[in-house]
Amino acid sequence: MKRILSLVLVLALLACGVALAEGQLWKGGTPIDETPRSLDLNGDGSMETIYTETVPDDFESFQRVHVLDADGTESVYDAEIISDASAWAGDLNRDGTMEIFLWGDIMSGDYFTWCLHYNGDHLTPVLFADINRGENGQGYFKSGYGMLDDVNLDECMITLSGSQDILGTYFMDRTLSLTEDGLFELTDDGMWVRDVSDYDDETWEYAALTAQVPIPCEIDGEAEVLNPGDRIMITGFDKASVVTFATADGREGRLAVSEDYARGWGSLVDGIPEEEAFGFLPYAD
Ligand SMILES: [Ca+2]
Ligand SMILES: [Ca+2]
Repeated sequence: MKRILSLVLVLALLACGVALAEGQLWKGGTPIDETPRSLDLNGDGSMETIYTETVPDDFESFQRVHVLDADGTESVYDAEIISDASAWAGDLNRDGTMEIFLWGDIMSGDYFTWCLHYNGDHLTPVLFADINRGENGQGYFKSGYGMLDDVNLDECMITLSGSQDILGTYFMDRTLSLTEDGLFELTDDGMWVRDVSDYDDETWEYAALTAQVPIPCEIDGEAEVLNPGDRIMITGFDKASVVTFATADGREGRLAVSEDYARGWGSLVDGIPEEEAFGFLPYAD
């Protein structure tokens, strides 16, 4: 079982790696790394030099963004990313000032994304509406939960992809827009979602959940029951009580979950612990 879990983790990490590699290709912007690059970050016609650095510390390491102005005056910003760091700069909202994105794993597969503005003097973080774990709508933070997974310059939107603690850990997405108020606000309907439409048989084989007992649910809008042996793939979570899923034959469903307060972790499905409801939960954290 442990070997299978490790395989799932490796495959998940590989999937992330592919996403990051593709992310470097977002057009209209520039990948940022440890190689110094010249960009006019603040739109004043004068070029700055920008690069990132992995700085060792007592714990692990963190990421530092360096910006040098034309006179060589340096500004830095530190983010608590300990591994798998990436950065990219582009003018998301077409106002002549670049948004400098920095993202990576701060611990155990928890990815966060920062967005920085350079004003010619210092780097400041753009605030994100709260999409962190736990209750939604709790103010604004210097980073958003999840890795930067897509940039849409035409729509002024970004997609963050973060792992979710629901019926096994999967990376799911939310979309945000940079508003005229200079904040990243959520533009979706409140669900973390993941697109499984192009998952092949092999992916279904290792990543699907298998019902162990009859589980009441809704499929294509009708009251249904998942029978033992039925396989589903989680496609969304509202961070509270609703999970959406795809069936192996392409139908869409939803089922109710609740927190397992008695144990202090995990979820109850139809009143029973999730691992009794579904076989093979690919937990990573
Ligand atoms: Ca400049
Ligand atoms: Ca901008």
